[in-house]
Amino acid sequence: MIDGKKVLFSGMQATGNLTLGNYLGALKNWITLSDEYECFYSVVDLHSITVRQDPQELRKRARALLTLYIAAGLDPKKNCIYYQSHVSAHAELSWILGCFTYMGELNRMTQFKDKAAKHADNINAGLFTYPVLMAADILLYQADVVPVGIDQMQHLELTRNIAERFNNIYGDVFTVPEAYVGKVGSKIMSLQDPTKKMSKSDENPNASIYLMDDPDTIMRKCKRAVTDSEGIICYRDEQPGIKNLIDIYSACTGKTPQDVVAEFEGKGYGELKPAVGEAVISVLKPLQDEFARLSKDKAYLDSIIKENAEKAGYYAQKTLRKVQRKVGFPDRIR
Ligand code: ATP
Ligand code: LTN
Repeated sequence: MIDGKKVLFSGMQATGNLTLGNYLGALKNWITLSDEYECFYSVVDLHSITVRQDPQELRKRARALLTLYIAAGLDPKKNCIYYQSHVSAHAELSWILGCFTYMGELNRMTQFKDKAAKHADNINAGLFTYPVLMAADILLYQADVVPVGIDQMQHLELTRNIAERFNNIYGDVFTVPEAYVGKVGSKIMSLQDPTKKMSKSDENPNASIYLMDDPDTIMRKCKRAVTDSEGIICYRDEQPGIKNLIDIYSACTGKTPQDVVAEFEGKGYGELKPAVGEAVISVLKPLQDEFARLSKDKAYLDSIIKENAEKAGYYAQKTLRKVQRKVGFPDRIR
């Protein structure tokens, strides 16, 4: 608890360009949570170097992601938006927690297996211990809730196990976090293969709408979206392409899928697709404008980065000191 509020932690990696899936499935939900919880939203750059990065590019993307958090509507005065690498306690706690995590547990992580297969030339120890760092992120702030996608549930379960194991030995040190699963229908699928999720690492640029796509590109991608030959607009699993377009339309307009079906009754795909394009443009355009405006305001962004790193550092240090004392490290002489 901080000032009587429950604590929320989440983060994103600054790898690749964010997609509409990242926005509708993650960022947009974060905004609705920021009144209820004391929120920490990190740009997890320590995690990013588990795969090779170009240093200039990483710095640029990390700043763009942090700017995007704010442009999307997260008020940096109310939400602690910061770079993970600016708070050294993440790495320090990660080392300690690594000594309370078993090889067998890490060996079972499916993301490690997937990434190891994808980057067979660079299966480094950081890639293997990635979930321990993620546990440190969450436990450092004594987070009660962690909004994550289904793909991260295994990591969250491991975090809970590590926290419980530690608490069993040393007493109540960590809050055991719960996953916060967003509304149903927040899984946005690829526009080219609606059985796969829209992903920033898809090689086909037509499969994903990127948050920085211009209106013409967005419209073109929507019009080219893969559908089916049924010809009727229904919200059902047998028509995954149409279902996905309805999901996107309803997430962008706030209408329910049933309302959308009613709105397009008797109409064809040729009317649905451009309407989806327009709805996406009307959501992304203000975000892009705000991003452009903020990006130019270097002094403002720098002040946010500094203030929030200090705020995050304050809470992180509190937990870290407690943990260091519990495991038996000597007190500092002041
Ligand atoms: P990658 O393609 O590199 O695996 P990604 O696009 O899947 O990346 P992540 O960085 O793994 O994105 O996830 C960031 C956040 O966005 C997570 O909370 C994740 O659940 C959410 N997210 C990612 N893709 C989608 C999607 N298609 N629909 C809804 N939410 C998504
Ligand atoms: N592994 C997550 C990113 C991430 C995260 C976290 C999410 C790193 N640390 C802590 C929630 C809480 C991902 O790849 N989406």
